[in-house]
Amino acid sequence: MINAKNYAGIPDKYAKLDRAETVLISVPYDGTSTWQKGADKGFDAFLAASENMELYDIETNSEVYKRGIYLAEPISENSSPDLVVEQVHKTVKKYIQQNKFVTVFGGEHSVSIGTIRAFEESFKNLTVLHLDAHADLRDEYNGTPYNHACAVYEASKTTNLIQVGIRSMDSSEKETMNTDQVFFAEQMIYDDSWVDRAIDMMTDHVFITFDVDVFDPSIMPSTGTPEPGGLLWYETIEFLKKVFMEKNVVGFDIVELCPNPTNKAPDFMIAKLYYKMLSYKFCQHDYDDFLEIIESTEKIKKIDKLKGQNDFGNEND
Ligand SMILES: [Mn+2]
Repeated sequence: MINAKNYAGIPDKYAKLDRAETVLISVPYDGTSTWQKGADKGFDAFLAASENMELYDIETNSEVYKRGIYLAEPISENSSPDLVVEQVHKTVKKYIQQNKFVTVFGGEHSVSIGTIRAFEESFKNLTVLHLDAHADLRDEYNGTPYNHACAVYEASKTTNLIQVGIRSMDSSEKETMNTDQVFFAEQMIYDDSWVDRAIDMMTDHVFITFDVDVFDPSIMPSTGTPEPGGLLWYETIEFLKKVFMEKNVVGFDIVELCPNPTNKAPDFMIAKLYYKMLSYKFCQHDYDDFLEIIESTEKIKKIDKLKGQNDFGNEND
């Protein structure tokens, strides 16, 4: 099956696999979620919102879709959590081996297990940056190690795991958790030195797994298990921007968008988040240009202001 649609409605010439630098794989799987269901609908809501989004990014002065974004065939396997993990692992690895920048959209968080395994096998000394309200460090849950509550257990054993925004966990997870590399939400709120401290802990290659419930429920109510006290938009993208600028982000996934048909703002926020992350990934050069533009605009503004004062003076002459 081939996707009839392109990502964000971009022209066909930017959507073909051979010239696309980015591959987007959807895994609309919701088999292990325990409370509110609906993460299987996340990708369609994300895609619909993306189609209605402006594709010029002001901040980076870039149109990253021109680097090409290929929408891969969705992973429809849903017969069991372990088969989903296996299928995701195989598919992600295939595109990494084609030198693509691989991005995955869930589905619930268990889909990250296969994704992270593929990246860990492909990049030496991988850091996994995990943004989430939940620690997700259980070694098994409801009889399987491939439950969403176990999303980064394997990563905690095989990669340099850094956890950000955590504010909910089970006491049994303390055993696995390396608290030196965890940034709890309530500490982050009083002290923003966490940004640089987290980046200092990262190795060169970084994979980002982004559970949308890391955001505060006031801006992200559309998720299965919302937790109070989360991150807001600008602090999140400022942090991500720094990570993209200072490290080699090798791929990322976004999971747990559980859309609400009567409130589409969260879907748009996640559409924008995905596009921002791609813009940061590919804009290094454009970003410098952007800073120059800002600087010269400031200069022009100052000159205009001085000129304006002169003109005013002349009128009075
Ligand atoms: Mn979570």
